[in-house]
Amino acid sequence: MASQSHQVQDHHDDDHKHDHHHHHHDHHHQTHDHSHGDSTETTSWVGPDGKVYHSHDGLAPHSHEPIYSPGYFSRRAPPLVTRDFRERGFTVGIGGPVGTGKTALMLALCQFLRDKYSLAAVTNDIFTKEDGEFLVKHGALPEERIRAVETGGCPHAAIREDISINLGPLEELSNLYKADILLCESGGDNLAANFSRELADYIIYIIDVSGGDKIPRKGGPGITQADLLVINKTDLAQAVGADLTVMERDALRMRDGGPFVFAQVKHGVGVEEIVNHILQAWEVASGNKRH
Ligand SMILES: Nc1nc2c(ncn2[C@@H]2O[C@H](COP(=O)(O)OP(=O)(O)O)[C@@H](O)[C@H]2O)c(=O)[nH]1
Ligand SMILES: [Mg+2]
Repeated sequence: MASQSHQVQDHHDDDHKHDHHHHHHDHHHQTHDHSHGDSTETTSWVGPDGKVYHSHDGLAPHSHEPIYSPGYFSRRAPPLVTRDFRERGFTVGIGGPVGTGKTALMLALCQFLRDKYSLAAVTNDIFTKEDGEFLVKHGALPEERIRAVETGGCPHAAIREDISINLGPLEELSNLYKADILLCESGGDNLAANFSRELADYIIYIIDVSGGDKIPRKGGPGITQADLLVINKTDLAQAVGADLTVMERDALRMRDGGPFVFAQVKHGVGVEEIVNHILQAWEVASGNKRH
């Protein structure tokens, strides 16, 4: 990250003692007030929770927890045993990088499930309500069942560290419409983002083939630990030269055999299979039988 090396450089230029260089994140641990006008510079400080916060590029203050390994499917956070689905309906979290088809999947799931189940949807964007508006425009659900949340910061914070921004509208919608299933779309983020189990009872991570067939083996908590990995836009595989057999092999290896689905969400391919995975998890968690 350019801003970090910039900061470290500044730090060494300063006339401060360097005796706190025993912690590998130590370069965050100073309060550093740059005031010489570089818009990419970083200021960081330790928050009341002991985490190191920073702010950059006009985003709200946030912290990044270090990630030491790509993670393991078999060791992912299990479903919460304490969940009361009368407080908030079974919540499906949909995460993944920008543009992979999260909103398209939200729409497809609404179309598939809305006649048999009471649904509501919450979308996250950083500065707009565009995804929520897309769902309204395409009649995914009655407008009043769709809420768009502007996270105003790194989108991953809203699905992991600061989930109250999503829990509020989800609980409200759930109570208003006695929702069986709630859909929550994360703002597009990088491969390091994944849902907190406190927020999502079922986690779908969606990538697409357009970034090349290397993406699954790059790992990251979404790819390795989502309950379901969706590899979307297989219709584009040939155009970008992505080898689907490589993506399948790597997805299985990275996820210890955990489930993944090849899809063309926009063309309805693979959607029924995704729905079946969701309903199976919903049956187990809620004790209900599918309608
Ligand atoms: N070719 C192709 N395009 C798709 C597919 N699914 C979604 N898209 C397109 O990919 C773009 C980004 O999709 P969107 O759902 O907005 O992605 P998001 O940023 O993850 O929410 C849109 O133009 C979609 O129409 C697919 O299966 N195949
Ligand atoms: Mg979207």
